[in-house]
Amino acid sequence: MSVEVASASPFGLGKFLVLEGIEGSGKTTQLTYLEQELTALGHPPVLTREPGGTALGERLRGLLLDPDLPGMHADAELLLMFAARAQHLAEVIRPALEAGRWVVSDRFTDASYAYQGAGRGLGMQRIGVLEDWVQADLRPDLVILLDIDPAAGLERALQRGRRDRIEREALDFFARARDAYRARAEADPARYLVVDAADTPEGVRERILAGVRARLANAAQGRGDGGG
Ligand code: Z5A
Repeated sequence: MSVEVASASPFGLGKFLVLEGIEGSGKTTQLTYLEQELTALGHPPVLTREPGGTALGERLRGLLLDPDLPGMHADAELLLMFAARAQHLAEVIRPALEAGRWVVSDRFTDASYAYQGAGRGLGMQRIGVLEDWVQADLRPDLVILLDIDPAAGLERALQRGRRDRIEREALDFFARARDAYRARAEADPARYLVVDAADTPEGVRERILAGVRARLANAAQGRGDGGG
Protein backbone atom coordinates (compact mmCIF):
# COMPACT_ATOMS: atom_id res chain seq x y z
CA MET A 1 0.00 0.00 0.00
CA SER A 2 1.27 3.46 -0.78
CA VAL A 3 2.76 4.63 2.51
CA GLU A 4 3.04 8.18 1.31
CA VAL A 5 -0.67 8.47 0.63
CA ALA A 6 -1.60 6.51 3.74
CA SER A 7 0.44 8.49 6.23
CA ALA A 8 0.19 11.97 4.79
CA SER A 9 -3.19 11.69 3.17
CA PRO A 10 -5.05 14.93 2.64
CA PHE A 11 -8.20 12.83 2.94
CA GLY A 12 -7.75 11.74 6.56
CA LEU A 13 -6.38 8.43 7.74
CA GLY A 14 -8.72 6.13 5.85
CA LYS A 15 -7.38 3.94 3.07
CA PHE A 16 -8.96 3.43 -0.31
CA LEU A 17 -8.81 -0.07 -1.81
CA VAL A 18 -10.24 -1.02 -5.18
CA LEU A 19 -10.98 -4.41 -6.75
CA GLU A 20 -10.60 -4.51 -10.51
CA GLY A 21 -10.64 -7.09 -13.29
CA ILE A 22 -12.57 -8.03 -16.39
CA GLU A 23 -15.93 -9.79 -16.36
CA GLY A 24 -16.13 -12.90 -14.22
CA SER A 25 -12.77 -12.30 -12.55
CA GLY A 26 -14.49 -12.76 -9.18
CA LYS A 27 -14.39 -9.23 -7.73
CA THR A 28 -17.78 -9.44 -6.10
CA THR A 29 -16.97 -12.83 -4.57
CA GLN A 30 -13.67 -11.56 -3.16
CA LEU A 31 -15.19 -8.33 -1.83
CA THR A 32 -16.93 -10.27 0.93
CA TYR A 33 -13.75 -12.08 1.95
CA LEU A 34 -11.81 -8.83 1.99
CA GLU A 35 -14.45 -7.18 4.14
CA GLN A 36 -14.17 -10.02 6.67
CA GLU A 37 -10.38 -9.78 6.76
CA LEU A 38 -10.24 -5.99 7.12
CA THR A 39 -12.88 -6.09 9.84
CA ALA A 40 -10.81 -8.68 11.71
CA LEU A 41 -7.79 -6.37 11.38
CA GLY A 42 -9.76 -3.52 12.96
CA HIS A 43 -10.68 -1.63 9.78
CA PRO A 44 -14.34 -2.44 8.99
CA PRO A 45 -14.62 -0.99 5.48
CA VAL A 46 -17.29 0.97 3.67
CA LEU A 47 -18.15 -1.29 0.72
CA THR A 48 -19.23 0.34 -2.49
CA ARG A 49 -19.17 -0.07 -6.25
CA GLU A 50 -18.88 1.69 -9.59
CA PRO A 51 -20.72 2.63 -11.56
CA GLY A 52 -23.06 3.19 -8.62
CA GLY A 53 -22.66 3.64 -4.90
CA THR A 54 -25.16 6.52 -4.63
CA ALA A 55 -28.79 6.99 -5.65
CA LEU A 56 -27.71 9.01 -8.71
CA GLY A 57 -24.87 6.61 -9.50
CA GLU A 58 -27.16 3.58 -9.38
CA ARG A 59 -29.59 5.31 -11.78
CA LEU A 60 -26.69 6.06 -14.13
CA ARG A 61 -25.55 2.44 -13.79
CA GLY A 62 -29.00 1.35 -14.96
CA LEU A 63 -28.59 3.47 -18.10
CA LEU A 64 -24.98 2.42 -18.70
CA LEU A 65 -25.74 -1.29 -18.56
CA ASP A 66 -29.14 -1.19 -20.28
CA PRO A 67 -29.03 -3.52 -23.32
CA ASP A 68 -31.89 -1.48 -24.80
CA LEU A 69 -29.48 1.44 -25.32
CA PRO A 70 -27.10 -0.18 -27.83
CA GLY A 71 -26.31 3.08 -29.61
CA MET A 72 -24.67 4.84 -26.66
CA HIS A 73 -21.74 6.91 -27.94
CA ALA A 74 -18.38 6.03 -26.36
CA ASP A 75 -17.91 9.65 -25.20
CA ALA A 76 -21.35 9.62 -23.58
CA GLU A 77 -20.47 6.33 -21.85
CA LEU A 78 -17.21 7.74 -20.51
CA LEU A 79 -18.79 10.99 -19.30
CA LEU A 80 -21.61 9.12 -17.57
CA MET A 81 -19.02 6.94 -15.79
CA PHE A 82 -17.30 10.08 -14.51
CA ALA A 83 -20.61 11.77 -13.63
CA ALA A 84 -21.43 8.78 -11.43
CA ARG A 85 -17.87 8.92 -10.01
CA ALA A 86 -18.12 12.63 -9.14
CA GLN A 87 -21.25 11.96 -7.09
CA HIS A 88 -19.70 8.84 -5.55
CA LEU A 89 -16.62 10.78 -4.45
CA ALA A 90 -18.63 13.66 -3.02
CA GLU A 91 -21.23 11.58 -1.25
CA VAL A 92 -19.45 8.41 -0.17
CA ILE A 93 -15.70 8.09 -0.76
CA ARG A 94 -14.30 11.42 0.43
CA PRO A 95 -16.51 11.71 3.52
CA ALA A 96 -15.60 8.16 4.57
CA LEU A 97 -11.84 8.69 4.08
CA GLU A 98 -11.99 12.04 5.86
CA ALA A 99 -13.69 10.31 8.78
CA GLY A 100 -10.81 7.80 8.89
CA ARG A 101 -12.84 4.92 7.44
CA TRP A 102 -11.43 2.45 4.98
CA VAL A 103 -13.26 2.17 1.68
CA VAL A 104 -13.32 -0.84 -0.66
CA SER A 105 -14.83 -0.22 -4.07
CA ASP A 106 -15.79 -2.83 -6.65
CA ARG A 107 -14.20 -0.94 -9.58
CA PHE A 108 -13.04 2.69 -9.91
CA THR A 109 -11.12 4.73 -12.50
CA ASP A 110 -8.88 1.90 -13.67
CA ALA A 111 -12.03 0.46 -15.23
CA SER A 112 -12.43 3.65 -17.27
CA TYR A 113 -8.85 3.33 -18.52
CA ALA A 114 -9.42 -0.34 -19.35
CA TYR A 115 -12.92 -0.30 -20.85
CA GLN A 116 -13.30 3.17 -22.33
CA GLY A 117 -9.64 4.03 -22.89
CA ALA A 118 -8.54 0.66 -24.33
CA GLY A 119 -11.76 -1.29 -24.97
CA ARG A 120 -13.55 1.57 -26.76
CA GLY A 121 -10.29 3.01 -28.08
CA LEU A 122 -10.79 6.49 -26.60
CA GLY A 123 -7.15 6.60 -25.49
CA MET A 124 -5.67 7.19 -22.07
CA GLN A 125 -5.17 10.95 -22.29
CA ARG A 126 -8.84 11.85 -22.11
CA ILE A 127 -9.34 9.57 -19.12
CA GLY A 128 -6.40 11.29 -17.43
CA VAL A 129 -7.96 14.70 -17.98
CA LEU A 130 -11.24 13.58 -16.41
CA GLU A 131 -9.43 11.79 -13.59
CA ASP A 132 -7.55 14.98 -12.65
CA TRP A 133 -10.69 17.07 -12.91
CA VAL A 134 -13.07 14.84 -10.97
CA GLN A 135 -10.65 13.36 -8.42
CA ALA A 136 -8.04 16.12 -8.02
CA ASP A 137 -5.20 14.26 -6.23
CA LEU A 138 -7.27 11.39 -4.85
CA ARG A 139 -6.02 7.99 -6.07
CA PRO A 140 -6.55 4.52 -4.59
CA ASP A 141 -3.98 3.38 -2.02
CA LEU A 142 -4.14 -0.12 -3.44
CA VAL A 143 -5.73 -1.63 -6.56
CA ILE A 144 -6.21 -5.39 -6.38
CA LEU A 145 -6.27 -6.61 -9.97
CA LEU A 146 -7.89 -10.01 -10.47
CA ASP A 147 -6.30 -11.15 -13.68
CA ILE A 148 -7.98 -13.77 -15.85
CA ASP A 149 -8.07 -14.88 -19.46
CA PRO A 150 -11.06 -13.06 -21.06
CA ALA A 151 -12.64 -16.26 -22.44
CA ALA A 152 -12.54 -17.92 -19.02
CA GLY A 153 -13.92 -14.80 -17.32
CA LEU A 154 -16.76 -14.39 -19.79
CA GLU A 155 -17.70 -18.04 -19.44
CA ARG A 156 -18.10 -17.55 -15.69
CA ALA A 157 -20.03 -14.30 -16.12
CA LEU A 158 -22.35 -15.77 -18.74
CA GLN A 159 -23.49 -18.50 -16.37
CA ARG A 160 -25.58 -15.79 -14.73
CA GLY A 161 -27.83 -15.51 -17.79
CA ARG A 162 -28.92 -12.23 -19.44
CA ARG A 163 -25.97 -10.14 -20.58
CA ASP A 164 -25.86 -6.40 -19.92
CA ARG A 165 -24.95 -3.83 -22.60
CA ILE A 166 -21.19 -3.97 -21.99
CA GLU A 167 -21.08 -7.76 -21.52
CA ARG A 168 -22.39 -8.02 -25.11
CA GLU A 169 -19.05 -6.80 -26.45
CA ALA A 170 -16.79 -9.20 -28.37
CA LEU A 171 -13.90 -11.06 -26.78
CA ASP A 172 -11.24 -8.72 -28.20
CA PHE A 173 -12.86 -5.80 -26.36
CA PHE A 174 -12.20 -7.60 -23.07
CA ALA A 175 -8.72 -8.65 -24.23
CA ARG A 176 -7.86 -4.96 -24.76
CA ALA A 177 -9.28 -4.11 -21.34
CA ARG A 178 -7.22 -6.85 -19.70
CA ASP A 179 -4.03 -5.70 -21.43
CA ALA A 180 -4.65 -2.13 -20.27
CA TYR A 181 -5.16 -3.25 -16.66
CA ARG A 182 -1.95 -5.25 -16.75
CA ALA A 183 0.02 -2.40 -18.29
CA ARG A 184 -1.16 -0.01 -15.57
CA ALA A 185 -0.20 -2.49 -12.86
CA GLU A 186 3.24 -3.02 -14.39
CA ALA A 187 3.86 0.72 -14.55
CA ASP A 188 3.08 1.29 -10.84
CA PRO A 189 3.74 -1.95 -8.90
CA ALA A 190 3.61 -0.23 -5.48
CA ARG A 191 -0.04 0.65 -6.02
CA TYR A 192 -1.19 -2.66 -7.56
CA LEU A 193 -1.54 -6.20 -6.30
CA VAL A 194 -1.99 -8.53 -9.28
CA VAL A 195 -3.60 -11.87 -8.43
CA ASP A 196 -4.14 -14.84 -10.75
CA ALA A 197 -7.93 -15.14 -10.67
CA ALA A 198 -8.07 -18.51 -12.46
CA ASP A 199 -7.55 -20.32 -9.15
CA THR A 200 -10.40 -21.50 -6.89
CA PRO A 201 -12.24 -18.78 -4.93
CA GLU A 202 -10.39 -19.90 -1.78
CA GLY A 203 -7.03 -19.83 -3.56
CA VAL A 204 -7.66 -16.33 -4.88
CA ARG A 205 -8.79 -15.26 -1.42
CA GLU A 206 -5.56 -16.50 0.18
CA ARG A 207 -3.42 -14.66 -2.37
CA ILE A 208 -5.30 -11.42 -1.88
CA LEU A 209 -5.18 -11.62 1.90
CA ALA A 210 -1.47 -12.50 1.91
CA GLY A 211 -0.75 -9.58 -0.42
CA VAL A 212 -2.82 -7.11 1.62
CA ARG A 213 -1.23 -8.25 4.90
CA ALA A 214 2.25 -7.87 3.41
CA ARG A 215 1.47 -4.33 2.18
CA LEU A 216 0.07 -3.40 5.57
CA ALA A 217 3.14 -4.78 7.35
CA ASN A 218 5.42 -2.79 5.03
CA ALA A 219 3.39 0.36 5.57
CA ALA A 220 3.53 -0.09 9.36
CA GLN A 221 7.31 -0.64 9.24
CA GLY A 222 7.70 2.47 7.12
CA ARG A 223 5.93 4.46 9.85
CA GLY A 224 7.94 2.72 12.57
CA ASP A 225 4.88 1.38 14.37
CA GLY A 226 3.12 -1.95 14.58
CA GLY A 227 -0.32 -0.77 13.55
CA GLY A 228 -2.02 -0.75 10.13
N1 Z5A B 1 -17.33 -0.14 -16.32
C1 Z5A B 1 -16.75 0.62 -17.30
O1 Z5A B 1 -16.86 0.30 -18.50
N2 Z5A B 1 -16.06 1.75 -16.95
C2 Z5A B 1 -15.95 2.17 -15.67
O2 Z5A B 1 -15.34 3.20 -15.39
C3 Z5A B 1 -16.56 1.35 -14.66
C4 Z5A B 1 -17.24 0.21 -15.02
C5 Z5A B 1 -16.45 1.77 -13.22
C6 Z5A B 1 -20.29 -3.19 -14.61
O3 Z5A B 1 -19.29 -3.53 -13.71
C7 Z5A B 1 -19.70 -2.81 -15.93
O4 Z5A B 1 -19.25 -1.46 -15.90
C8 Z5A B 1 -18.50 -3.63 -16.30
C9 Z5A B 1 -17.38 -2.64 -16.51
C10 Z5A B 1 -18.09 -1.34 -16.71
N3 Z5A B 1 -18.68 -4.21 -17.57
N4 Z5A B 1 -19.30 -5.11 -17.92
N5 Z5A B 1 -19.87 -5.92 -18.43
P1 Z5A B 1 -19.50 -4.71 -12.65
O5 Z5A B 1 -18.23 -4.82 -11.93
O6 Z5A B 1 -20.70 -4.50 -11.85
O7 Z5A B 1 -19.84 -5.95 -13.56
P2 Z5A B 1 -18.96 -7.09 -13.99
O8 Z5A B 1 -17.53 -6.80 -14.24
O9 Z5A B 1 -19.74 -7.61 -15.12
O10 Z5A B 1 -18.90 -7.97 -12.72
P3 Z5A B 1 -19.16 -9.49 -12.70
O11 Z5A B 1 -19.40 -10.12 -13.98
O12 Z5A B 1 -20.21 -9.61 -11.66
O13 Z5A B 1 -17.80 -10.07 -12.30
P4 Z5A B 1 -17.13 -10.26 -10.93
O14 Z5A B 1 -17.77 -9.41 -9.87
O15 Z5A B 1 -15.73 -10.04 -11.20
O16 Z5A B 1 -17.35 -11.78 -10.61
P5 Z5A B 1 -18.29 -12.51 -9.53
O17 Z5A B 1 -19.71 -11.98 -9.60
O18 Z5A B 1 -17.64 -12.56 -8.24
O19 Z5A B 1 -18.24 -13.93 -10.16
C11 Z5A B 1 -18.84 -14.22 -11.41
C12 Z5A B 1 -19.23 -15.72 -11.44
O20 Z5A B 1 -18.04 -16.51 -11.34
C13 Z5A B 1 -20.12 -16.16 -10.26
O21 Z5A B 1 -20.98 -17.14 -10.71
C14 Z5A B 1 -19.12 -16.72 -9.26
O22 Z5A B 1 -19.68 -17.70 -8.42
C15 Z5A B 1 -18.06 -17.32 -10.17
N6 Z5A B 1 -16.70 -17.27 -9.61
C16 Z5A B 1 -16.15 -16.26 -8.90
N7 Z5A B 1 -14.87 -16.55 -8.55
C17 Z5A B 1 -14.62 -17.79 -9.06
C18 Z5A B 1 -13.47 -18.63 -9.04
N8 Z5A B 1 -12.33 -18.28 -8.45
N9 Z5A B 1 -13.57 -19.82 -9.67
C19 Z5A B 1 -14.71 -20.20 -10.29
N10 Z5A B 1 -15.84 -19.44 -10.34
C20 Z5A B 1 -15.79 -18.24 -9.74
